[in-house]
Amino acid sequence: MKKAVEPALQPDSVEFKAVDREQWLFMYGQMCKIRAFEENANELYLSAKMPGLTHLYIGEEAIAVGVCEALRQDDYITSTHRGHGHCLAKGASVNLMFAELLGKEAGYCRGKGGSMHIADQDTGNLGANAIVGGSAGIATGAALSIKMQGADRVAVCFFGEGALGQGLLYEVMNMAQLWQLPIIYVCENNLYNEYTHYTEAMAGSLTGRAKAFGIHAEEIDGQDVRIVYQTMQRLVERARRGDGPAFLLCHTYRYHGHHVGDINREYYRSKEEEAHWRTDRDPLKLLSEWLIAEELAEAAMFEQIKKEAQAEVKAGV
Ligand SMILES: Cc1ncc(C[n+]2csc(CCOP(=O)(O)OP(=O)(O)O)c2C)c(N)n1
Repeated sequence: MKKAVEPALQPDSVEFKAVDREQWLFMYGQMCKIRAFEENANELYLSAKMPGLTHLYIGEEAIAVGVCEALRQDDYITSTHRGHGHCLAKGASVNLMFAELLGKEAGYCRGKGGSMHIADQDTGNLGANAIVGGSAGIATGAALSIKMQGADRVAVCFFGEGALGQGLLYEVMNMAQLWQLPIIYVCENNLYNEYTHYTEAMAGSLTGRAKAFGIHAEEIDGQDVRIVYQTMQRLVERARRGDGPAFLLCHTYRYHGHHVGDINREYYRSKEEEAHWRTDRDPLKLLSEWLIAEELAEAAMFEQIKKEAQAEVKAGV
């Protein structure tokens, strides 16, 4: 059994306090909304109400929220098979997402796409993608269109570390660096490609893959929304300035199985490992504990925010 990756970076409280407390509370609410959405999606699957299956994002919420909070509505994202969090963080409607998951005409793709194909052009979401690494070309093409139009938008390409095995990613990273495109490749390393620890499938350094093209690369704790948000702000700023692409490796963990049907996971990871991430590395807990310790919020506020998110999600279902 492989050891969990521990984050290398320590938060700098002084820098984080420069961000408005309301904005941190908003991000907490966004993470609650994603978690509640996923818990309800799981319930719909388990009660056989949802056609097909879905891949839950629970545990990884800080990445979608920290990244999208640093973007404007007219910036682009592309997403993955584990994409509900990205859609919601970019501003998608809970109602239309559930309609899509449940195969209804009212859904984002008229109920024909389901969980892995949600796109929402109004919020700059160019689409989830069931093909691992499949959106790298779409996101890089969007960045090329931004550059050709002389606009100051940016494109973000979300993908799991499993996509680092896809050749397309290297073709487009090469072009992005050559042409100095405004794109940020956000790699969510949740340790497993389906049921295989990533160290059993990947040689060498993960950030080294981007650095080989001369792409600016950083590696952060993806459980801490404060670090994700502030790092992304810097990377977005440099992309808007015309300083070219960046690669952001975020260390994270999915609490649930690869998909909703992956219930017995002990043959590939231990219960102790899962408990460690849930207890010590939970993104909602990390943010609320810090806000309480800094006397920026009280415990009761988080309960209230959680309840409001759960109510919005329940109404959507
Ligand atoms: C091109 C391609 N190969 C294989 C698959 C089957 N598959 C679906 S998800 C997955 C693992 C993805 O791992 P990662 O990219 O790290 O994302 P995670 O599921 O961990 O979020 C695989 C191999 C696929 N969908 N597309």
